[in-house]
Amino acid sequence: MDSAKLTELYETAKSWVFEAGEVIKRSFSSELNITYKSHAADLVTDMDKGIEQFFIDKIKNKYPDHEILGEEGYGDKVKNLDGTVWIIDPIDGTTNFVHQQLNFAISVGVFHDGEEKLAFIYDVVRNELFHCKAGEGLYLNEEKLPRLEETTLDKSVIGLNATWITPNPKIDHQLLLPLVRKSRGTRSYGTAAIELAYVACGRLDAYVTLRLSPWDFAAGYILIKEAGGMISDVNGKAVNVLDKTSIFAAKPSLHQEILGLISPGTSTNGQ
Ligand code: 2AM
Ligand code: CA
Repeated sequence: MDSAKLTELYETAKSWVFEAGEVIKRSFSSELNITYKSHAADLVTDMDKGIEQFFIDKIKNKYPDHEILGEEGYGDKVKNLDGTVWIIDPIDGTTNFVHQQLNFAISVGVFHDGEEKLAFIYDVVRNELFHCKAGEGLYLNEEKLPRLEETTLDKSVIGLNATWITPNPKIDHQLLLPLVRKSRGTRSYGTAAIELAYVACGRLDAYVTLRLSPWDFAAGYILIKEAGGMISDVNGKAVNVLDKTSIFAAKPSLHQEILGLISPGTSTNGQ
């Protein structure tokens, strides 16, 4: 894809993200239709479905050869990153959307022939759009952000959900306790997309989670790389953006420091 085409795609995708944000904002005044997916904590609303369909209609109309992987399953069965592939979470943090009308985001990552190209994580309520075109730096709205600086665990704030430090099927919960004990503090926002955007912009120094799907992390993955951060699975291995995986994102030397503490014996139990 040449540079002019990519710029056009960037501007078009950005305008759709803002448009989708307006649809979500308007929905606050009407009642939500909430249903469960697999269990009572796994919520989905008409807005998740409507926003995903909004993107699919726009993309398929303007770019019929592009493929789309979306959380709600209205897109394509994407098998690889050949051609142009959009990975979309219409609302990341659905539980927050339902309970708080805050702390959720639209997450859109675009790949072309296997390469990271564009990313948008839009915190609709705070009006914060974290975005990038690969190679041109990370932006928060109109402001270009500096590349990430190094830090150490004792000076860090870490994104970590309490799920992973209580007995759970994904990891020996004792392994992550040093992050609680040795950092300045931990935070949990309930939205992987925003937590990854916060690592990319330096509001968090690292983020660890054991269970994400491609739409939860694809855009964040692109933003973190663009910001000069490290992103891998919890064992330090490269992630495949089309697979469910654990995710560990951090400033580079902190990534090394934390891996040294947590990786021996890390088990993801294949789940
Ligand atoms: P969602 O709100 O789009 O479903 C919450 O800790 C974060 O993890 C959110 O980003 C949420 O995404 C994601 N998440 C929650 N349960 C999940 C599951 N079973 N598999 C994958 N991602 C999940
Ligand atoms: Ca979602």
